Amino acid sequence: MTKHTFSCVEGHTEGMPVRMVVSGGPELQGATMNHRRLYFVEKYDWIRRALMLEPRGHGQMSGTIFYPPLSASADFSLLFIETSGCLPMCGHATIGSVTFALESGLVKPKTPGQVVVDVPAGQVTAKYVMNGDKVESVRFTNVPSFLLHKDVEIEVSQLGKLKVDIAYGGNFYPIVEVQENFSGCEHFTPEQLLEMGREVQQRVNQALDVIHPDNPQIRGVKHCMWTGRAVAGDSHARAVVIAGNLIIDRSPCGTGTSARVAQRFARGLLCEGEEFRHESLILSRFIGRVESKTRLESGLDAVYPSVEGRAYITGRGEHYVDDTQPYAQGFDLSEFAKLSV
Ligand code: PYC
Repeated sequence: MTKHTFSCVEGHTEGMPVRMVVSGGPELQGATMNHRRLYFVEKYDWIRRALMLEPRGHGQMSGTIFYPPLSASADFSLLFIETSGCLPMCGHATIGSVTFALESGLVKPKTPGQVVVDVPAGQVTAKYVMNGDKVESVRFTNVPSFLLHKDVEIEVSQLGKLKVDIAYGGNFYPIVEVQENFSGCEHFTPEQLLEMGREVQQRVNQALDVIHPDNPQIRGVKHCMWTGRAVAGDSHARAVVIAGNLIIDRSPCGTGTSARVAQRFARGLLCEGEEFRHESLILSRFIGRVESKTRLESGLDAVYPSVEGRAYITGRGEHYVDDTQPYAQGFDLSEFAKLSV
């Protein structure tokens, strides 16, 4: 019998779950967090499945494994584990993990007021504000983000022809703005957005080979952003992000907000330093900004976006994975055949 124990801090960022593994994670090999991510996927994907999927997790679970810093300038490293796989970057999980690490005393920042985190997509710096022993907000500056393709035409069964922009903010997002065949996310149920979001991912991947211009290991679309009119008078827009097959992001999505900030800047709809208050399905909010302009090695114009939000610890837990138990390594309902035809 093999029994593994994982100690976790549990919580959420603007409503989206974050389960941060603080002990029990495997030792990883590789010179960068991206190499380590690939190593983890090859050897240890069962840990992601066991901790994210049912019966220990659920369709909306999302998390990280906390590691010591990899580079000399970093305070710690993160590996992202999601129901959809191991993402290069996850914004809400970064805000959550920075908050949890500081509030749990797991990190002593080299520079008070900021932490530097090695992640598979590169390195991100997060500034934080404390109120007593609580972290009030975290604002991380993301990896270079950019608009890659404009007005890509696809056809989605329930809607017809759509034009989408494909932008990168640590993950690739087809962004569906309000248009003739799409009246806004507020006119659809979350389940409809999930189903149509899966189809958008498929259609975009059929239409284009979406590849990061500087890093061909980052390729393909696994997300979709539906946009709409904000409910709060002081928010600028609303967004519902679908990640993989299962996730309907409860937060406005950190990498999605970064992608939208880059898209809006490239389209002349947002200025450097201006706030973009992005509202989620459940009306929580991230503030996105263009911190500075940059250029990719391949020559494409990009920006460094920042995303600001709040996270909360809701508990601590130990999860056991005992190989002799049924479903020890988790299950996803969609992997089973349809029960009724
Ligand atoms: O916040 O970047 C994010 C994210 C990715 C998938 C779900 N949330």
